[in-house]
Amino acid sequence: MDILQKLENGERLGFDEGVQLYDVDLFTLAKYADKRRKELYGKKSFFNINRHINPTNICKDICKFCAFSANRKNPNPYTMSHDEVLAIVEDASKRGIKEVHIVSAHNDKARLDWYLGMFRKIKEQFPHIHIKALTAAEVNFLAKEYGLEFEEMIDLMIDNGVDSMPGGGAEIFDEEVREYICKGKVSSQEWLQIHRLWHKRGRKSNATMLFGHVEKREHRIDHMLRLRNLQDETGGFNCFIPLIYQKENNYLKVQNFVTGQEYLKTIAIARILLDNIPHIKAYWATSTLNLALVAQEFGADDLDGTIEREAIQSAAGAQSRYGVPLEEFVALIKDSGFIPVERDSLYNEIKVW
Ligand code: V47
Repeated sequence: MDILQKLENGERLGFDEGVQLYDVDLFTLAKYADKRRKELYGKKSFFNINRHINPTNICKDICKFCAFSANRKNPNPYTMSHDEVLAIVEDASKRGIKEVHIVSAHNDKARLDWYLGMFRKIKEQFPHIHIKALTAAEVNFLAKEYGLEFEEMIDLMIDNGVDSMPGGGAEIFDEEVREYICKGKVSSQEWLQIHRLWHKRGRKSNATMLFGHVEKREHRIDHMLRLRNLQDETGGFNCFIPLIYQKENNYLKVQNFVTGQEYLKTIAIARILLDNIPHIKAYWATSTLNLALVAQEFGADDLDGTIEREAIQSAAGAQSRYGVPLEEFVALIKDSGFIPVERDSLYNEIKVW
């Protein structure tokens, strides 16, 4: 059957058809992606008042795309103390944040309790703040470093106050590309297994995809379908987040950015293929705010949040170091013709702005 007919019928698409979607023109893709988005959320666009914290940049792994970890291109190693992290949370809580999004590097000098104690103390002092922390790459690193099963690490995370897991560390699941861009880091199987186990504990998580570097379109479709398969099994993913690769200060020699058209196609295809993942996030820190706002018309329904500070993508050239003020964020969403809906980390609606 013709792929357009399948789109018209709302049928689930397989790998070959997913790849073919990239050859469909952007506006036809937009028609179907936007239809699906509207059925689910109308003109609502979700965001979160959040604070990103990256407490250390010392990393045992060497991912070629990473400009954040301390290395010879970024020779400024740091590790925050718990008091420093708590001071950041306290300050941000005065501005009404509902979530801290904590992603660190794989620091083999910090102890397990440096990681876990940080969450415990935040939860004790700020019980109303949702802690989204530890990518599957960090969970894998800590489990191996301390001889723990993934299940044991997950128990420790829950006992110490982690509420949900961010989607980082997924990169591209294809083993060959993965070997080239982030050899030695959490494998695709391990990444998926950690999220599977997390979901089996009744918890939610997100999933990212880093693209626009050396991968091909086929690899993106494969990545999305591996996530769709796991989601069929567990239902635990809230959100899919395609991250545009930022090209400064790292060891992956890629000169060109993915085009705006390719980004929008990827957002639309994600909305169409991932029929079981409720939210598609246009993460403005990698796409720019303007393109993220446009992506709302191509299937994206979530814009992450105000962020406040961001160290990973901005180290690689993105204009996201200082987040965006709440009033400006809300005004931009309104001006783009959508309804800004503040959400909590689990997508319960808090306020229509
Ligand atoms: O996995 C590293 C990426 C991710 C670069 O769950 C880069 O809501 C672009 O996990 N260019 C961490 N990206 C960030 C992350 C995240 C971000 C936003 C929302 C959520 C969520 C999670 O940052 C890593 C890696 O793929 N990254 N270097 C770079 N040069």
